[in-house]
Amino acid sequence: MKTHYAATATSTLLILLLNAVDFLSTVGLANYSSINGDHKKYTQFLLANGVARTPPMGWNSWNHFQCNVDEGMVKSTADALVSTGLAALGYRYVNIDDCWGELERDKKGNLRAKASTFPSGIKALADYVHAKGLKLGIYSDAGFRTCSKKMPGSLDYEEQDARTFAEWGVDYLKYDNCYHDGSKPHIRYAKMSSALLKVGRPILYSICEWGQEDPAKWAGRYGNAWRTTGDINDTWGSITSIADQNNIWGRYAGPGRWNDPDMLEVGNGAMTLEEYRSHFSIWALMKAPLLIGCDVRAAGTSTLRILGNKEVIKVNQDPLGVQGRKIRSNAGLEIWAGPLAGKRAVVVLWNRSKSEASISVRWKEIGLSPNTPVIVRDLWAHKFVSMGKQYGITARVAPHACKMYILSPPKTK
Ligand SMILES: *[C@@H]1O[C@H](CO)[C@@H](O)[C@H](O)[C@H]1NC(C)=O
Ligand SMILES: *[C@@H]1O[C@H](CO)[C@@H](O)[C@H](O)[C@H]1NC(C)=O
Ligand SMILES: CC(=O)N[C@H]1CO[C@H](CO)[C@@H](O)[C@@H]1O
Repeated sequence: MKTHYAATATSTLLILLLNAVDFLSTVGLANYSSINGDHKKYTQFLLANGVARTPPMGWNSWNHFQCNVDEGMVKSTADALVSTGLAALGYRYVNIDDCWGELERDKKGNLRAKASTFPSGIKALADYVHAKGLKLGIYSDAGFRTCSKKMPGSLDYEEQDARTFAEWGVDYLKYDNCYHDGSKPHIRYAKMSSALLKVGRPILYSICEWGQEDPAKWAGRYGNAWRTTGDINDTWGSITSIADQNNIWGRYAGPGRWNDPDMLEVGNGAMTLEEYRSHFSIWALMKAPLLIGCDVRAAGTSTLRILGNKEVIKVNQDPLGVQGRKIRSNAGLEIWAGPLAGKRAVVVLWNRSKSEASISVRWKEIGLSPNTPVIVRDLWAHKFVSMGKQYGITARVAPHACKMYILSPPKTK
């Protein structure tokens, strides 16, 4: 089963690489008519709201603050995104998660910001965030209560709530899956999707049904991203297990519709820097939404250096929009790779075991001809490590660490 899956993943990737990296002579697996056929099959699910052509980037309150959210904290986080330079790198969505509202709706059935923590209201907060060139995200639930139970969900109020969000100037909706009526998620998530399409404001729609009913197969029709797993937490076990679960759905991702392995834990303190670097590298390669989950106002230099790695961000935001995959795994040593625009490819060598190891990848394994010159750039060392003909690359990789490279064709004159 495992072997079979690895083989399938490899040949899928080979086909993608053959399509994208044709600077190299190919090994003869390409079948362009079937590539194009697949492409059409998945793009017909595209939600036509024009947003998330590349994976969304920003911040969300949940991983660090849970229910301890208030307007002062959200504003100072927006300030910090700008002052740290993260906003300029693309982290533009400032997303409030659960617990922003009053326990009950008002007499007209409208959702209300919680007066004790958001006294100025969400509209004022959106104005503040917009004035900084950022966007505001909010949270609701495809059920009767949100997961905290501290506020109403939007089930049966989809159109009213979508109008409220648009009036407030909201740009992003994360839509959770607690306390519903037992009906199928694709029914409940579709209702909010069509409500959002009616409000005359492009609102990025993030479907959070925890991967329960294989959302990759249907959610791209309704939303711009869909969670593929349960909640992430700040542990190595969580990161590795979520990476593997999200990997399965790679072929369903593309511009406007992304698999979501959940928000980042980088900077929350319970993992090592190497583990955070691996987490960030693999999330970027998988074209995951990059939503910072720490307290940006208190982020240290090493956290900012990971979240602010421009070269890794560019892999995530690559215009080709193809999700990279795991192509080989052996005793905790893994190779992940995927095609990028400009006839390039990204490769990650990841040591998931407990000690340092040598990991090698041969060009042949990722669909490149063994003898062709390839320029190899190390995205964490920020330097070129090889520029000639070689059969592949080998690196020493510390436990739980990774190496991340971009392979490019030599510059043509
Ligand atoms: C390519 O795929 C098409 C459609 O699946 C198939 O009919 C055709 O035989 C394939 N061609 C090759 C060369 O494999
Ligand atoms: C974190 O996630 C892992 C993997 O999903 C899970 O086994 C573990 O129970 C979670 N830990 C906490 C503290 O929630
Ligand atoms: C070997 C090693 O020392 N490092 C770990 C990283 O991955 C290798 C691959 O086998 C494992 O053996 C190690 O446990």
